[in-house]
Amino acid sequence: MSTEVRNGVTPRRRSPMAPMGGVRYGLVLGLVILGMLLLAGRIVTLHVFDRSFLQGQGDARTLRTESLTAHRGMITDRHGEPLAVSTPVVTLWANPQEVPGDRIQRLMLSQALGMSLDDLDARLERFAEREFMYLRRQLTPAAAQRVLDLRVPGVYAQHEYKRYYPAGEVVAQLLGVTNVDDMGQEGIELAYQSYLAGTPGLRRVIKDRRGRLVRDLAILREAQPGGDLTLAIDQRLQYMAYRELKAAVAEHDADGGVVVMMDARTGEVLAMANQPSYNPNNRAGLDPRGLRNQAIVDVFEPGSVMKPLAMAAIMESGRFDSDVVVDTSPGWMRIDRFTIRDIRNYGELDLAGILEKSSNIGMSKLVLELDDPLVPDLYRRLGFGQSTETGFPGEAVGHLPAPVRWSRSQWAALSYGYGLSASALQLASAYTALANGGVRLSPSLLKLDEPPEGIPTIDADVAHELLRIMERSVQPDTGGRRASVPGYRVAGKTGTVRKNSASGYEENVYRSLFAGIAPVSDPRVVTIVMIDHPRGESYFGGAVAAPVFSRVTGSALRLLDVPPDQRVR
Ligand code: 59J
Repeated sequence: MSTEVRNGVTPRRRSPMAPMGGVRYGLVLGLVILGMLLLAGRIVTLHVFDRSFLQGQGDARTLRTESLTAHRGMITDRHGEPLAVSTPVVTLWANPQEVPGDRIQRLMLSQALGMSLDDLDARLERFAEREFMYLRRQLTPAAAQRVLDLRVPGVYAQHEYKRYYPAGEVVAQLLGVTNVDDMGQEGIELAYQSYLAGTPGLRRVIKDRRGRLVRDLAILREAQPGGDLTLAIDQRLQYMAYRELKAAVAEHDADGGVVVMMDARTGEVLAMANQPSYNPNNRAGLDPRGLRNQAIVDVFEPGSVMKPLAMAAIMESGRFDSDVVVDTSPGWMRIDRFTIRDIRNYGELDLAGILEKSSNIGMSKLVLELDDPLVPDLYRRLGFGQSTETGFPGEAVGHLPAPVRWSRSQWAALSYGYGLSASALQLASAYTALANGGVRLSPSLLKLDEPPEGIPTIDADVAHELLRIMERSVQPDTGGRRASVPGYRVAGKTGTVRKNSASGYEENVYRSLFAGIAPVSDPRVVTIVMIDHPRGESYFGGAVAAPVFSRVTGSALRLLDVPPDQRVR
């Protein structure tokens, strides 16, 4: 073979022992040994020095730490009725590269998913280059199981929770919402996010190259479920307040409104209803105005519902006898370069008459007799211009001007409710001082275990006296008569406020208000009703807001089993 002629070339004869061949042999041998040494060295570095790094890298491709979703705490009303609950749901996803093209399987899959075969095909086609796509998000576990039972390759389940609000639009603004990742975005859901959310757990799993679960290894940390939250709200009162508010806003073709009801003994917020509203369980096409919890985050000029509070300061001053009479004629009055007026000439009025007729002139004349800024001082102690400290996101503080360099007209305007702004919740809290023997209660959105201390604000005798005076404002022959509640004694105040815009006070745009307390003999609830811009024939507080107050307060007292303190007329 060695002598065979290939391509006309005679192979050179080689001798293994030739001197030149010996050098080459040594060279090759040396290279081989060097190569082996290098390999050995590499093996040593890989096995000894880089071992942990490489093992970690390998594990990272198969061993994974996954988070376990923690169950979000429930929000309930004061009696444990669920207002926000997290229900288990299953999100189905697919790896489009693993889903077989088989027509029968695709058809069955599409039917179980509730979509057309064409849609399914189109989606799988669109994501064909990816390894992940959602099939259906947040299905009930039973519906998801029907899909999984088909055992179509490439279809996977992901376990999650979905927030559900059983009361829907009725308390939507107070509760707020969570996003698709279950994080609080607004309202109570946001304010108590970390408490409600709990802490996700961790588990160790082995997954294959495509992310499929191979083995569940261990739970490294159990998920810590979030805590439950008990609100002060009484769902029965809330439903009723919401229903009456919604009806009144519709009847008067108004822009919106709020109802706030507080427990007169504890400051707990028993009802807080808003219009407009929205359904938190179906947020498609919602009106963003519906998201606002106006009762806490919006302020307005309160107008005449401030008069009883200013009257408390006037009575406390000791400057006037209880039988003082003020001449309000001719129904208008100049203060500096301003003219203030009453809707009519009411002539001589006593203190109860000033409140009953809602005389701006009567209030002004009294307050201009005071030397010290007693009215704004009391307003401040009643919480105006200060946070209510509910912790509610975006809580409004309102504006109460500091008592420096005031004009007499500004001084007077404050006494009948202009030149300051307040939220409905601030008004309700201020009125608890009248209801509670002069001790003001801070509002609480959460149910309280024991009644709070309260803040002594108004002289107890003055508070009691005022309550009786305010009772006269809802008698049959008054503007506030529609606020009366059969069977119960009621004290309250109407308000009709011209809305203020950039160009000054509007001629024909109003807010209608009623603020009241019942039953007078032993107050249990304080209720504020505000209707924003009623467009109908009537716009007075006594015509628009007072009837809402009457129905809401009457139903509340009956639901709370409060014994009637008045014979039915
Ligand atoms: C009013 C105001 C605006 C601001 C006036 C309401 C003032 C004022 C400047 C005219 C309607 C109207 C600081 S009235 O709430 O007096 O509730 O049943 O908006 O007076 O000086 O056409 N309320 N309302 N005033 N401004 N500035 C009365 C009263 C009130 C009633 C009725 C009729 C106003 C009895 C209001 C009610 O008590």
